[in-house]
Amino acid sequence: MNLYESIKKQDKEVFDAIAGEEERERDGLELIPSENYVSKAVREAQGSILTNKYSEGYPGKRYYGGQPFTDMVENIAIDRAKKLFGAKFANVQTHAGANANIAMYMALLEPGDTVLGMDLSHGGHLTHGHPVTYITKFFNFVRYKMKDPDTGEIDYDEMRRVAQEHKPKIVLAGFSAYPRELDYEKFVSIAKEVGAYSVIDIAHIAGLIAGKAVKNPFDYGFDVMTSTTHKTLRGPRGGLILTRENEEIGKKVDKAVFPGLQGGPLMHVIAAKAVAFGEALHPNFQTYAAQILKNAKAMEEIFRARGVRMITGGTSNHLILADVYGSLGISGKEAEQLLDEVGITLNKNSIADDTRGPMDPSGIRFGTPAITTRGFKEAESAHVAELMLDALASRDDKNKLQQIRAEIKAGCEKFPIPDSFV
Ligand code: DSN
Repeated sequence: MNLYESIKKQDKEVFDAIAGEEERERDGLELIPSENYVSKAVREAQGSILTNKYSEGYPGKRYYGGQPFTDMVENIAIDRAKKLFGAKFANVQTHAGANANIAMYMALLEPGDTVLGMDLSHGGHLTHGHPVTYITKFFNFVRYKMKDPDTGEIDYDEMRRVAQEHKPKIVLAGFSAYPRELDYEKFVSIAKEVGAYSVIDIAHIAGLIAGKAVKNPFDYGFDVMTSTTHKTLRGPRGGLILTRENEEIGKKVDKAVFPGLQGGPLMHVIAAKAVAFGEALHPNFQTYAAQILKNAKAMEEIFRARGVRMITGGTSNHLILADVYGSLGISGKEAEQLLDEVGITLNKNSIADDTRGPMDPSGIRFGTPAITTRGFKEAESAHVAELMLDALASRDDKNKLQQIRAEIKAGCEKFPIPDSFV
């Protein structure tokens, strides 16, 4: 390893942690559906001297001098983001998806206003109004759910009824644990009926949208999209806010991000976002996005063939939520730990109307963005699914688990993490 020479020389403790993580990522399979491997170019941009600069404000309107290159890099990121998603406006400064959502609420709502979002136990996200978050002290959140967790169809009639009763100012689509595409026309029409903004959190599927493997919500009339940049989009950790056409909303978003919520933007991260957006504009990103879906389908088929219940019955995107407790009698936490031992990283996850607690729920959530970056196709993905289920069936068989671990390590050697995608 020669990437971290200076850290190695100067700070052995931190070097050891980084080297350990490098080895973990190299020798194991990453199935957490919100993670990915970025290119070396993205890492170089993120490790660049742009971290030295304070750039409060926006290109051409900063509060400090010395901005010719920060303006250049932020404008490149904005232009590429707009092009990728067909947006009229982009804010690339939010440090994370959570900040992007909070800034979006601040831009569009007054304290006390109501948001209609997906129930957290049915796939929604903490920042869509979980009671543990501070945003619930300022805004009121009401919910829609799936009609039937075994098909995944959203109960749009109930959603319309709740919207008419509570008159939300935002109808919020999007999720962090839902394996299907939403009916965007229904969301937008319900929002219009009650005079609400239609907003979608695309954090999980941003790369699938950019790669044209799934529908673009802007084509269906959504007003705003919020996102992270590090999941299927394969960029650095960070946030993004886009608007379809309304310049007024864009101005409100900019004010909400800075000075409303954040101080100095992370210009090194914005440079890395620009590089990642450039990669996503490359035609081969569409091949990548399409393969993510094919690989998830290949895993779905194995889980179905081996009788494991999947929430919504399967997947139409990059992730699967499997009821391992109901199907195999192993809890989500135990499954996560056992799979960790054989070199497969995923996360325990609550399933719809879970009777178990969030720290030891019934489900596991996994997906294909990272293994697809590694070059896995359908056959390898299906084999990973087989190995997962073999491991879960062999929890007391140390030899079998060791054999699976060795097989996974050999597969990782055959499919090294690439440095570049263009
Ligand atoms: N933590 C992210 C995920 O794993 O889906 C969402 O914030």
